[in-house]
Amino acid sequence: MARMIRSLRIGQVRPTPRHTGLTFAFLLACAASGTVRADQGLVLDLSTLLFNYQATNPHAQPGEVIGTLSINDRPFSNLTLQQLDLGPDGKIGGGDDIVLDLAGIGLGESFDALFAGDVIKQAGNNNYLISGRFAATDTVTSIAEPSLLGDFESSDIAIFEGVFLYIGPWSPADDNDSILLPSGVPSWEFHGILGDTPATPNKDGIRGQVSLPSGRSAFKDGRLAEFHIETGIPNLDTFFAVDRRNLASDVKATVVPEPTTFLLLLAGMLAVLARCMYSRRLRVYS
Ligand SMILES: [Ca+2]
Ligand SMILES: [Ca+2]
Repeated sequence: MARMIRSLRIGQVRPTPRHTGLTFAFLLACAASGTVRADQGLVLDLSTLLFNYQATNPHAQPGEVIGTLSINDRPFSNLTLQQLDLGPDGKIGGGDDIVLDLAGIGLGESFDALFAGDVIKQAGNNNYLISGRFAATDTVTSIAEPSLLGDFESSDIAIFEGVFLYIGPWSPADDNDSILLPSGVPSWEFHGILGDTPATPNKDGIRGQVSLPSGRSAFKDGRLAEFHIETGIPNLDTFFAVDRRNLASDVKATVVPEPTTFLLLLAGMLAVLARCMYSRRLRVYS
């Protein structure tokens, strides 16, 4: 992981008024390596979630589940969905992205989000795999039938400069044709809250809503990251040995049409998010 982090470079994206620090950090950390361009992408930004890890089997052997992860919204959580024009490069990042529309939800009582997964010990020290599923709703859908749903599996897990982080691919679950649900229709809408969303940009003309009139099923290619501050924990073996709870977990996810792929640039993300999280941790712990 350390070698990978050192080898990565920082991308750039054009900032907008609505970019939060961590969304900006995540976009900084994304660049595409695909050969086929996409026109649009979605960026989902959830902040101040509850991170709960239970060390169900702390003496796990390689291949065994050592513990379970559950991350969900709480009263002060908030959500922003951005619809991006990916620019001439057809990729998230690259300094040419333009925000077309936004949907904001300012309190956790108005949406639901859930990451549920297993942490599996791998051979060697500080080597783990996280396998799970993440679902997010808008103001009208439910966790049982969410607006976005995908499976996640990755061994890119780290504690870096006081930030616990995992990041990896997020792909359609079960027999779903897309991360964006429900299936069976060409369009997709995400309903935020008018008062929690700036007046512009507003591509579909409905403040607080993001709309895809067609092409929903093409959105199969996702990336997801979770991160939060963990101080004084030297390594992953220590982290996963006991139960952990954190009230300031952030989940960021991108979804773009297949077959564009992403190369996630962790170095830029870690550097920027560490500064962002440090600046706000006093007010988010409650
Ligand atoms: Ca771009
Ligand atoms: Ca809109």
